Amino acid sequence: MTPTITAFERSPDSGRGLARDMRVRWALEEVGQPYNVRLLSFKAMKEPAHLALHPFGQIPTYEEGDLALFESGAIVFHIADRHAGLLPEDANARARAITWMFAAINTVEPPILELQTAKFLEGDKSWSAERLPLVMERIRKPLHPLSARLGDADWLDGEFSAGDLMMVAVLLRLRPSGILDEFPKLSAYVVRGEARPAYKRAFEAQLAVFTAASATG
Ligand code: GTB
Repeated sequence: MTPTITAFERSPDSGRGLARDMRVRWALEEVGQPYNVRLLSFKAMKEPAHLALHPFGQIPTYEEGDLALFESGAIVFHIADRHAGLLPEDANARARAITWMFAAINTVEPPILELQTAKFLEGDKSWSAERLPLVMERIRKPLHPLSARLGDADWLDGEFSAGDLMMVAVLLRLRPSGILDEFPKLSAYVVRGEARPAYKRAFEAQLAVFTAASATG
């Protein structure tokens, strides 16, 4: 059964692949699973039909038969669990790959989200200029050990896994801040992720949505 995911009808990131449908598209492309996309306006996301799928009224969601999921981490895990290619067969290696998924969304991503809040929602506050360096430092804190752990390896634990997919997707969000450039090993890691054919297909697909929306005004 072909799953259906949801995405922004008009992404505020102008098709740069920073919205969270991108990681779900990437996972589906990695495992070779075709998918449908239902595009939503901000208004439609808060209407009952979508709230029945996603209690917080956000994208992405994932529907497959009578299964409906939300939360990009849970969706990527579900895809990786049901298809070969994103989680190792060996039980311990599989557990470690899942650990990296959690590290990405539970340790590395939260301060990155704080930066977006600090810049875009609190940028006009009198205390914003003082807060920003603190947030930037919180972002750097897990990146030092992450970079040391990756070292000169291509991926975090052997073969590319769902752990790398989530970590690269999270780190990508840092690029506009310039912080990623301070960590050459992590920068190269992100570039390796972006070079994967599955990433490129996913990126093109989400960009096509933005391009089509721009063309129709
Ligand atoms: N924890 C959830 C998950 O991982 O799925 C978070 C989902 C989420 O934040 N969804 C956002 C959303 O639906 C889109 S991705 N927002 C609408 C709302 O809350 O009303 C976040 C996002 C938005 C915009 C950019 N950007 O412009 O660069 C990047 C990321």
